[in-house]
Amino acid sequence: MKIGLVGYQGSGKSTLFQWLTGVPADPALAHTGQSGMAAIPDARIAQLCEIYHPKKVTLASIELVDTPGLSRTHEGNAARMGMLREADCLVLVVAAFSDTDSLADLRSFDEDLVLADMEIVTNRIHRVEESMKKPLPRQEHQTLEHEQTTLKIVLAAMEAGKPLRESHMTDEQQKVTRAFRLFSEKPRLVIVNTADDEQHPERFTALSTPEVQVMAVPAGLELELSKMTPEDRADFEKEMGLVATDRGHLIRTLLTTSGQSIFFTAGEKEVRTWLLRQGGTALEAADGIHSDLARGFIRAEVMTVSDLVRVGSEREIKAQHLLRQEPKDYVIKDDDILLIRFSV
Ligand SMILES: Nc1nc2c(ncn2[C@@H]2O[C@H](COP(=O)(O)OP(=O)(O)OP(=O)(O)O)[C@@H](O)[C@H]2O)c(=O)[nH]1
Ligand SMILES: [Mg+2]
Repeated sequence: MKIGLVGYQGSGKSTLFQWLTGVPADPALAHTGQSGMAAIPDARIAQLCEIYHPKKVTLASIELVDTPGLSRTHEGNAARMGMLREADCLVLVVAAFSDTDSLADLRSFDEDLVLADMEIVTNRIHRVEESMKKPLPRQEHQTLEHEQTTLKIVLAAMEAGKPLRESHMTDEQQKVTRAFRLFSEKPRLVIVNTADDEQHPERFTALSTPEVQVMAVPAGLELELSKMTPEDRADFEKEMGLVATDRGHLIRTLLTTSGQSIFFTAGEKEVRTWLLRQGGTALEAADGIHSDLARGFIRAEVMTVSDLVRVGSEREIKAQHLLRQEPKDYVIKDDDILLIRFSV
């Protein structure tokens, strides 16, 4: 699941990428896109460590891709758009640290994405139309007809300014559009890259809608702060009266926006978090750990971190009947600790 940092040239994508992943932007990769992982911090890890004193702690990570910035003049954008399409979730990075009109930028960037989508859909409609003129077996003709109908609905929605991620498309319709990797279908988040001394970030965050959250982050400043020692940093923050951005919160927001979630495994050897799609089942969780666990899956033993922390030990969990036996199709919830029982 790739989360693409996208935006106009110089909006601060690489700055944000470096701050979130700790990986410096490599100029050699500027034209192709650079991938990096950001570990997902979680306060519950420390709680589990107090109980298990594990030898090892491993955090699940989300994958971020720093993409080449689009040009406002559209020159050379076609090739760049191809790279943006590979992302499964979009983070629109908008500059607000200089005298650019960030809201106008946000609107026109979105328009650029919509127009690129419309071009793809329109071209495909024409091609399908051409194919349907030829004599075809009935089955094939019907498939094309279905594609045609779906694409026309999709195009109409785009023309009406309704993104597909907000339309409730049926599985059948999604099957048709999936191959095009339309921007309009991808979940998104907006990050406004504010100046170090921004006084009113709420003028941006207030633009959040139920579908698209808008966050304000002084990326340049955060990157500088992250390079300081904790002591220097604390002094600096105090002196300047700064409230640093909660990096962990932002990463967790990216996790949920991209439709992912985490679950835990815990023991004396290792306390660990794992990625799973939201709504993922015990069988998928098992498969994420190791395909052997999915193949030989018997059941999942599940407890929650909050129960474990409250009662203090696994023994108490069992004594109080807080350990559940769950089947393959159990839907994993946030806070679940899993032990997969399997046969080899
Ligand atoms: N003052 C200030 N400058 C910033 C901030 N973020 C980025 N910059 C500067 O803006 C310029 C572009 O930043 P990048 O992070 O490279 O932008 P980008 O979006 O990756 O640019 P492209 O890859 O060319 O599209 C650099 O000179 C940064 O130092 C910020 O929050 N505040
Ligand atoms: Mg860059």
